[in-house]
Amino acid sequence: MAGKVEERLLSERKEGGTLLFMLVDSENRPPEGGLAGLAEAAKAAGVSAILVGGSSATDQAALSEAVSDLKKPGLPVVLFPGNITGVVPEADAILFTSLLNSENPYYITQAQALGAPTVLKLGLEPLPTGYVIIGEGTSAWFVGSARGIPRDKPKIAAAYSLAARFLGMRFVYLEAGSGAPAPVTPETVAAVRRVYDGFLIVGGGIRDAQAARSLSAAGADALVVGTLVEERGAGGLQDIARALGG
Ligand code: 1GP
Repeated sequence: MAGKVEERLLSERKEGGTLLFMLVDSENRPPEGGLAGLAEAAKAAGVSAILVGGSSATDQAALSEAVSDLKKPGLPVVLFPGNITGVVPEADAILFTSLLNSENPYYITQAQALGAPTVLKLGLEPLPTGYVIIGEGTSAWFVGSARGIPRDKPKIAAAYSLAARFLGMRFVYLEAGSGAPAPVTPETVAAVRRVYDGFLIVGGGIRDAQAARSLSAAGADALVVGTLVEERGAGGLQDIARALGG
């Protein structure tokens, strides 16, 4: 059953364009003005939710502190864990992901089984998510032992997303990997959109309004931007948010 955060995202999406999510890596040095300031600026730019995590984040104290600061302006803060260490009580929800194209069962079901009791105990809203990694060479690909789907094989990404739908996953996250040289192709997003009717998140390597516009036109429900914010602060989000109609 959908919880508060899920309902909020679905209703915002219904109202208009593709949503924009900001990704923050809790282990990076906070920007000038702190994370609360960054969240405030992101909200003003039109961001709908903040994801916190990363494939190598292990410091839970830093994660708790980051989430508390990011929550201050009132945007939903959603954990995006790379492992069981990515679960802390301060967040509003968690992308409860299964890395569907991992070669290591740990990232498909085992970490989930280890982490689930904590998610329940802390009362975090789980957003059931099929996580699909496209391409190779990024941290998420390496750490998650993913068999990256070739960038030019949209049908394979669509098959994984259809499987996610049949497995009851209400979210799919197509991931090119943080700092990827190029985002997932619009052809891949369009192929997934044709078979997947849940909430479709696309991230990795999105750096400009033109890329955002084409992924939105292809059917993405939300785009995730991280590296650009690390480089340019929340200002980097404005052009993209404008392109999405936010
Ligand atoms: C990574 O999809 C996110 O998990 C964001 O990627 O850092 O390339 O924006 P970037």
